[in-house]
Amino acid sequence: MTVEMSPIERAKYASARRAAEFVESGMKVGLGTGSTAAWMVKRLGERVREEGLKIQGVPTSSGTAALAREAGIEVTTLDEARWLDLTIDGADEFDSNLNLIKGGGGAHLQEKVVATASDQMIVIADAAKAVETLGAFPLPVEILAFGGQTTKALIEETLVGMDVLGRDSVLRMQGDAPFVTDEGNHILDLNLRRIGNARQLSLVLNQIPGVVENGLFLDICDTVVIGYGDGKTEIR
Ligand code: ABF
Repeated sequence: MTVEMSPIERAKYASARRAAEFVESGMKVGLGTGSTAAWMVKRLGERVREEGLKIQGVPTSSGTAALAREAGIEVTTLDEARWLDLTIDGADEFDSNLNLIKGGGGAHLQEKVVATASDQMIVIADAAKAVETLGAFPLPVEILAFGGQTTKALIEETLVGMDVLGRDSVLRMQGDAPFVTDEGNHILDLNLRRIGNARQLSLVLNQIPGVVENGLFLDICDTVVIGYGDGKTEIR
């Protein structure tokens, strides 16, 4: 299965399958979004079929919900589940404090709620996602679609006024139209390059009218399962 994979894909595959082994029967599990999380969902599906693993999965996006059903995992909602034992999800960056940038897949709003409503969060990622300081990956910020350009402009102007942002933000597009999240919102990607004070930035961002949620995950992740191109994994 891993023979024809690229080193990055092999790293994601290894990380995802190692993390899937932490799941036990009876658990309510948050299922992440992205290509690494997809491998984890597939592995859980195998365990359901081969070992009779009995879990309830709470997907973090519509895409993951479809994948989980296809894999034969019992899918429920966060409302039904009330609270989760474990969430396993990908990330775009993680630092030495296990703080993350997420949202490259456009699902960080639901992902953050699901991860926060869990006793434990495990992040699965290839080693290339490890950074000294967060920020090289553009920070996704979910913003209201309401108000369109006006809402986008007031958010950008506020950030420029606070010296948070040069003027380098991009409305995420899907084809010729703005990308639309599962919640019907848009995403503004902030090219900050280096985030000196993530906690302060996260608080500032979420106070701005029109901002729904940012992709900084601080003090949420408990463990990272890092995958390497040779198929080896490391747990931090
Ligand atoms: C999702 O996984 C997103 O939050 C994050 O951007 C993405 C990482 O994608 P991949 O695993 O494909 O690199 O949870």
